[in-house]
Amino acid sequence: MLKDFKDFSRSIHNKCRFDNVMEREGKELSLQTAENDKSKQIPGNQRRKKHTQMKILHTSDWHLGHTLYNYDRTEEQQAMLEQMVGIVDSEKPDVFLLSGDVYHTSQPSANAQTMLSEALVRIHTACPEMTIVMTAGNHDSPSKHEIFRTPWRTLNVYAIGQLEKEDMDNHIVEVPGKGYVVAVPYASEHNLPDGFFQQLLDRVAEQNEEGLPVVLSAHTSVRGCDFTGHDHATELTVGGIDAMDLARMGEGYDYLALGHIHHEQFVHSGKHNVRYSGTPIPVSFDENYPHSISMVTIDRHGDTPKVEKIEIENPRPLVTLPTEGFATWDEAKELLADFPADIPAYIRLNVEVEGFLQAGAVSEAEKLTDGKRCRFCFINAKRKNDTTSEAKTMTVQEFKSEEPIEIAKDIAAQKGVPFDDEMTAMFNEALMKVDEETRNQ
Ligand SMILES: [Mn+2]
Repeated sequence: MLKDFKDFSRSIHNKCRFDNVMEREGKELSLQTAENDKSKQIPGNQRRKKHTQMKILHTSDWHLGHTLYNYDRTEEQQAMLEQMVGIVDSEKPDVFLLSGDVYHTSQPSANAQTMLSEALVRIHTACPEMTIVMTAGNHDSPSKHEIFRTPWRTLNVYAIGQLEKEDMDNHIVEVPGKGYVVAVPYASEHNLPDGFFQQLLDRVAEQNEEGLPVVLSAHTSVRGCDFTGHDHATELTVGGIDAMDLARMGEGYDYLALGHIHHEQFVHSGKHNVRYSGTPIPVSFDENYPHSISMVTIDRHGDTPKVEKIEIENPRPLVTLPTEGFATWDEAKELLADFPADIPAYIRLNVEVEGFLQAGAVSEAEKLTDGKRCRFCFINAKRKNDTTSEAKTMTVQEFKSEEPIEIAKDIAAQKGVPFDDEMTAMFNEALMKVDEETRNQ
């Protein structure tokens, strides 16, 4: 386990692990590892590929500014950004694609905004000829996302936050001599004109005389994907967004780079070219799987992309005790007492209770972590023999970290009110108005 953050940062360049999704082309592309023979390293400019292939670093859902049970996560987010810079530096992609949810809230703090702008400068400097495309997700403010659009262009950054139905070319980014990125930010299905994606792809097809690779980026959930890590998700909606049929995304792209679902995965399309990159660091305790970015290489328009994952390490892992199932309160206390003092983790306790959790349980748990580097977050209490739900009493912290729409849905369910598509649309609209008003204050 990593001793401290500095050690961690130092270890990044040595410890990036690879998990090949498909066979990697040319081992010389590997990040330097301590074991690698230095003499075999190929300088950056020669590492660039043969012919016209386009190489895309696909990531999404950074959620900068996210706090976990009121704990500040700047250190982890900085460590993640540091790894992004390292990967760009070694891999020299043609495109850096961030498919939405740059920030966790539509009103990011000064700290979160500083973090992003400094990271963009460093990512750009690591590979100045690379095109950076960054779209807004449902967590971002579409208009704020574009505030620095003009100065960022000097760093080769395209910030696309709002849906431009009239000026569609705003969504098309040409990567000279390499290919095209069609970048669509999050938009509710009701705001998305029919055939919007196809119109964009058709426009690109007209321009693309050389048969260069075409990448489409969107922030939404699509039907048939795996929702692991998302509370309250159903086949039809995740985080209040209706799942879209893949057919609505049109035809003519070589790779569909998706954001919104936090678990990295290919979505079944029959072509192995539709993918969620997933979060680079976990946003919730349920995201208990490895996190990564996707490195995508496309040779020519019409070819199947080669995809490889590069893992991102979190210096402060999110740990649930027990690791599987639920423990009694006494067992949970023992697990917490035994948790190693030098591991800087976040801790959630899964506890099965008869009736109610005893008063003072939280402060008792907090006391057990005194003098340890871990941060106690909360007790996820489940009633014994309660098969109806995992309904839990929410603390103020939990309430604050929950999506408003999920709270509304829970209340609606308790009151027996159906929460259908129309209700979802109305709620999202009301939420946007509130957001707008708060923003204008
Ligand atoms: Mn997200």
